[in-house]
Amino acid sequence: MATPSSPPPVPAPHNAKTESLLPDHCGEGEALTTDQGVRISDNQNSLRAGARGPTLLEDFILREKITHFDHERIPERVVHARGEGAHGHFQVYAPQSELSCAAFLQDPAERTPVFVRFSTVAGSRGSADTVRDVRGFAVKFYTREGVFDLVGNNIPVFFIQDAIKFPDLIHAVKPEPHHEMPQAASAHDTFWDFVSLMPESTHMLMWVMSDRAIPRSLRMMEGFGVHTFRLVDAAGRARFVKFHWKPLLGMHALVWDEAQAIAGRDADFHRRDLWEAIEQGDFPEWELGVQVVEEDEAEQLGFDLLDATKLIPENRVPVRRIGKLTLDRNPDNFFAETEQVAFHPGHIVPGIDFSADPLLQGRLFSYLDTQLSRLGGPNFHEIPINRPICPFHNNQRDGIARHGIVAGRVAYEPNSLAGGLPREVPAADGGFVSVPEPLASPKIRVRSASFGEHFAQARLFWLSQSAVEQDHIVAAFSFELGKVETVAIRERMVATLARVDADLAGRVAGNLGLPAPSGVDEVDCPLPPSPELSMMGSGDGSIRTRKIAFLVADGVDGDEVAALRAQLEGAGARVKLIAPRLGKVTAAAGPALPVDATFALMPSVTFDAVCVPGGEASLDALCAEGQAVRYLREAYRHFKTVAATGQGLRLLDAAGIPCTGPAGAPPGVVCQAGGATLEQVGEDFIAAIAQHRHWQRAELPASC
Ligand code: HDE
Repeated sequence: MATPSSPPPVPAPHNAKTESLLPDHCGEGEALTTDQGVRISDNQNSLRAGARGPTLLEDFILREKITHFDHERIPERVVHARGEGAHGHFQVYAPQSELSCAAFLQDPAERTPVFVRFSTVAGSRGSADTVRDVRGFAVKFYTREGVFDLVGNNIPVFFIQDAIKFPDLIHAVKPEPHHEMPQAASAHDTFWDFVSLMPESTHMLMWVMSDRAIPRSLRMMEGFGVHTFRLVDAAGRARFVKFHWKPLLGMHALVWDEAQAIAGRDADFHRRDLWEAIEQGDFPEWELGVQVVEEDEAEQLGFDLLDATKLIPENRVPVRRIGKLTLDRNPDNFFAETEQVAFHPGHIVPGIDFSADPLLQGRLFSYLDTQLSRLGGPNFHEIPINRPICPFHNNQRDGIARHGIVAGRVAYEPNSLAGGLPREVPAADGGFVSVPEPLASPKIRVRSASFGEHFAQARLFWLSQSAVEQDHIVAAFSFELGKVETVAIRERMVATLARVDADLAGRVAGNLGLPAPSGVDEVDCPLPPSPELSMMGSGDGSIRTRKIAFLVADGVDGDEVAALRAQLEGAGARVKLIAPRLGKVTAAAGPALPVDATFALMPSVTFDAVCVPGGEASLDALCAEGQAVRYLREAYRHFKTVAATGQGLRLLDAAGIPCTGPAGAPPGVVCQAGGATLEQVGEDFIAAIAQHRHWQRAELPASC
């Protein structure tokens, strides 16, 4: 009887054989060999005709090494090329059988392994992490009933309604084809030309121009399935669902000036942050949320659930949190895992199904297709990171990079020669069955009239933002459109914004030197503002995993450093000592302290808060150091908490940051004054950092 196909695990007998053949002094994995296992005696010199003669074609070791090197690159993803991944697990809080029969949603004791890849959309593989862009949030669940991929973004809506417009959108946002500029940026003519002609993109533009598009950390952003999917119970009853990921650390963003500076100073900022958090045991966590809508109630929402440019406000349908995702292991090899992972919205399991969202329907084709050129053929499911953890058997055979060695003569169904195996599985035993959806319509190319309204939810988003967030949206539109050279495009876009909000359009127009649009009516938004659309006040109020820089030099008060550090780290923060030079700084008393980085190596933009502990000599050195003053001013300008204890106040003074005096300290400036104990200062510091940014702060005077 033929054995049904299933890729073999890593072949243990081969390893055993290799080991037994190794010389006594070589353990497994120690001998350098060719890809064929031949041990290499000289990895420094190619085979030559004499010490100074030409290299011989016969050198199979050289040729194999160079040939492999020549082919190390595979095509980068056409979108979402830059990304970073992590392993983890998902656990449901309580059985969800009422909603879905998916096996991974039933048992709270069951940990389903996951691999997650975050990404930016527009940039190349080597582009910077902190650019203004949508972030991909793709989760691969290795369930015992097959792989389920939730391939989402950190923004709940999308630019377009129909997949047929996706190549146009991406061609518009990518670097312009004649000169390949700008990299990883939407701030150029072709993008704004396209979107200003596509009113359906207006809602998404509001999100992309908000601080959602410049997250502080991948660990501090939401995720969304975007499209409407279906959950299906064991009896086959289906309900519409929107998927959400809610970060337990809350949502936080960079400020635009900071994001741009980080792109130059640490282009790997988000990647490093994710990697380090996992290495340090600060495992990122998100709760899986669902918004469930009965199919016969969908029409009452007032918009079409199949339209990916619309969301369901959370104050209309609350998000039920049903489980938790934890990322707890970094990949061993970036290429093998993060680069070769292949997500596909069409990877679903029984208990989950699609809706007829025309954007989703197009994606169901695209993701399988793109792997054929990116990963070389139809066998990418056999690459370890893509393999299901459950057995898989079918009659698909051969093709480039086939790994499984399938025994037997039968590769067809029905068969009698292999006992009829592998055979279909009835729905009652876990076989996948699509939700039967009655369809009786003409074959037409037409956009449903229910997709026709484009501005009400853009206005809902605008009206749900705090004043500071609105300021940032105005600034982002002004920046991006300011980079657009064609005035007619700017004007067209401002006219579109006038449909969303007259104040928004007027302010952007003013910054662009254009007249405020007239004769355009704001859309009527029937929905009440939804607080969940704002990022303000999100999170649990803790300072877990926040990064704090201590500015120190020789003579620093070591006791203050130790006490403050213990207090902050006790609250879950991470402290680094930043000094003019690497090595150690001597303390006024006690042992010397190891320095983590210099001002240049870890600039203030890579921290959440800055502290200047006391120590007379340390402050003499820091005040004489222009870099230390600039460091503090920059942190202040980016609305971060700054603190000083003892003589540390001198550096605040040198930086022109008001601290003591009749007006008191500005918000987020914590000074040890008026006889406050170190512990009290530490508590105030923690409370201020927990607020993340202090937007009420006035600008610093230009010079001081
Ligand atoms: Fe994608 N998208 N996309 N997309 N997408 C890809 O697939 C595509 C869309 C998303 O980390 C590609 O394997 C089309 C929406 C993520 O590997 C490609 C359309 C959403 C990732 C592709 C969309 C996404 C991709 C490129 C319109 C949010 C990265 C490489 C119909 C719900 C996955 C690849 C990873 C990647 C096509 C729209 C999310 C070309 C045709 C909407 C997170 O197949």
